[in-house]
Amino acid sequence: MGSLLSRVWDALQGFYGTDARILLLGLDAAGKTTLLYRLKLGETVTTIPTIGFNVETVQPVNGVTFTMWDVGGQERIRRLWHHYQNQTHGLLFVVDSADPQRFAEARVELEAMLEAGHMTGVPVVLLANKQDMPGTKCAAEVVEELGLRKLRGRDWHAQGCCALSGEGLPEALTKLAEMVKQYRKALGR
Ligand SMILES: Nc1nc2c(ncn2[C@@H]2O[C@H](COP(=O)(O)OP(=O)(O)O)[C@@H](O)[C@H]2O)c(=O)[nH]1
Ligand SMILES: [Mg+2]
Repeated sequence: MGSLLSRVWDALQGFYGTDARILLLGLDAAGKTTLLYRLKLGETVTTIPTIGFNVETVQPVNGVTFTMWDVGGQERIRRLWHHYQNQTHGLLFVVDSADPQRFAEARVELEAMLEAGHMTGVPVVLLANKQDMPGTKCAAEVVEELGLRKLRGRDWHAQGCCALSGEGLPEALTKLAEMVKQYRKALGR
């Protein structure tokens, strides 16, 4: 997999010149930090505006910023999301495909995120992570469990991946870049 980094790099070039702001979200332990680390997306900047709401941002190449936090279980911090939802151009939602017991919780969090006014029409790429684990669910199964087929008024795409090896990530980023461009074209900005 020596070419993985270069394939990731190529995929990220798809964002060139767009100044895209991407939210990278998922329950704790879904694999978000592993994913960023594996891709060597650059220095992680952590800001802590409020206790219990750790926000990390990385800018791997000019033209795209990833903002990340753990979602789940804390109603009171949802009020803090709007600042980041404002002017978001794409959502990468990471799921631990080997932990079906938490699919319902992940679904609730995804739905809560997409309900926000600022998120209208924002495209979603679902990463069905941990495809290397025994007994893991495939991307199509995770799509069913998270109710993605019920989404209306936005583009979505699902990709199986393994954050540990990086498999599936170039494909997901390429697709996300395409969808973000489409979305912004439709908005006229
Ligand atoms: N087997 C396997 N383990 C993974 C994968 N991605 C993440 N993990 C493990 O899952 C745990 C949680 O990952 P982490 O990146 O901290 O999740 P976060 O809370 O979403 O940032 C860690 O022990 C990782 O090593 C994967 O694709 N396959
Ligand atoms: Mg983390």
